[in-house]
Amino acid sequence: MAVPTSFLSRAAAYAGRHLFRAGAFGAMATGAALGTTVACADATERSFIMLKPDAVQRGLVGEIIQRFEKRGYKLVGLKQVTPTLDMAKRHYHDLAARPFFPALTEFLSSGPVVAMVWEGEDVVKQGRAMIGATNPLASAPGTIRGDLAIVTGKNIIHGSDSVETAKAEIELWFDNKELNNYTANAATWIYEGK
Ligand code: DAT
Ligand code: MG
Repeated sequence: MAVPTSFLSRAAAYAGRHLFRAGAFGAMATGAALGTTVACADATERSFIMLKPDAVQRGLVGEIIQRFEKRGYKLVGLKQVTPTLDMAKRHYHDLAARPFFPALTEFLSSGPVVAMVWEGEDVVKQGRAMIGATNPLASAPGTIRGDLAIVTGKNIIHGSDSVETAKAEIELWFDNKELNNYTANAATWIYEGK
């Protein structure tokens, strides 16, 4: 379906004024043209990121946190916890039928992990991109797994794979009172129009 140029230019001017990212606007325009609903940029999006026992044992906690900080994301929840086997099973419930499930859940509950909630625009998808592929050997250099890990069973980090999953995982791992709502002054220098 064709979208009138006048609509697009008015929409582009609106987007410019309201400082949507070009990518988000493109998706919105496409969504409008296709008659579908596409979410707008949301700087309050949250992802559940967990540094697994291998990351803690290898002293990679600071390195990985720094990557999210440097990117511009905001830390709103952080704790170290040794998960019970039951907690590990609940976290990976969608993989319960897979043959590696027992080893995976035993591994996750074998020692302390660092559970975190990071906030910012597109953080779920960007977090996954920063993490890399499930198999570190298939992860590009520059990604966390591509730089810091070698095998799938010791791939050091978990990141939510969708906004919906993130909500469920944050609820599983954190009480509401453990999450911090605050204004990060750096946001002025990271986002437009803040
Ligand atoms: P990801 O962690 O990239 O989201 P996933 O959700 O498919 O990947 O799997 C969760 C974890 O399970 C993954 O980080 C490591 C482990 N895993 C996945 N596939 C596996 C496999 N084929 N063999 C062994 N472990 C696997
Ligand atoms: Mg996953």
